[in-house]
Amino acid sequence: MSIYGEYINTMEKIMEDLEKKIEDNSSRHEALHGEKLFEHIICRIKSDESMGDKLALAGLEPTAYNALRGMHDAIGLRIVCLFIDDVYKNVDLIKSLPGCTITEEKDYIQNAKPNGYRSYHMILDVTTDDPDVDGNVPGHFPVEIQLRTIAMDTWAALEHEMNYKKDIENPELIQQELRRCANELASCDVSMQTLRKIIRG
Ligand code: 0O2
Repeated sequence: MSIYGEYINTMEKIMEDLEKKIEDNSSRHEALHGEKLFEHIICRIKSDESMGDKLALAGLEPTAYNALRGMHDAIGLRIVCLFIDDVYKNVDLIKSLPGCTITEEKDYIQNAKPNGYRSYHMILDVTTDDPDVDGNVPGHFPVEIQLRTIAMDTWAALEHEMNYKKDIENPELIQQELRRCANELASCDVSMQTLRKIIRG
C-alpha cells in the first residue's frame, strides 16, 4: 500500500491534468508565436521511500496526511526551458490557470542559493472534485513546480549526484568548481537571452 493511500489516484490525475494544461498553454503560444515555451516537462509523484525519508527527517510519521500537509512536494513538475525569459512566461501562465492558487514562490534565479543552485519554485494549491486528507470536498492538494533553463537543469543534476556520493575526494574543491560553473552558466544564459533578442530585432 502506497504511503499516499487512497489519495494516489487523485494525485496522479492532478499531475496529469496540470501537465496537459501547461502543454496546452505552450501549444497556444507556439501557434501564435512559432516557438515552444519549454523544452520538456518531467512529472513525478515522490516515491514512497523518498517521502518516507523526508518525513522521518522532519520527525513525522509516514502517513498520507503528513505527506500531503506536512510536505508540499509529493506531486512535482519540472519545466525545463531554453531561455530565462521562457521560465518567466511559464510562471505567468501558471498563475492564470483555473483551479490553482499560488501559495509560495521562490525565485532562486534572481537570488541563487549560496552553492550556485538556480531555479524558480512555485507551490500550488490545486482544487479537485475528489476529497482531500482533511475530508474536504472539493479537495485541496499541494503541487511543487520547478522551472529552470537547460543549463540550470544540467548543473542541478550534477550537484544532486554529488550530494548522494559519500566517498568523493576533496569535496570542497568540487563545490567550489560547481559554484564557478553555476556562475559561468548563468552568465551564458543571460548572453543567449540577449543574443536571441538581438537576432529577432
Ligand atoms: P528531491 O529529491 O529533488 O525532491 P522542501 O525541501 O521542499 O521541504 P525547501 O527547502 O523550502 O523545502 O525547498 P526548496 O528550497 O524550494 O527546494 C525544494 C527542492 O528544490 C528540492 O527537493 C530539490 O529538488 C530542489 N533543490 C533545492 N535546492 C537545491 C540544491 O541546492 N541543489 C539541487 N540539486 N536541488 C535543489 P528535495 O526534496 O530536497 O529533493
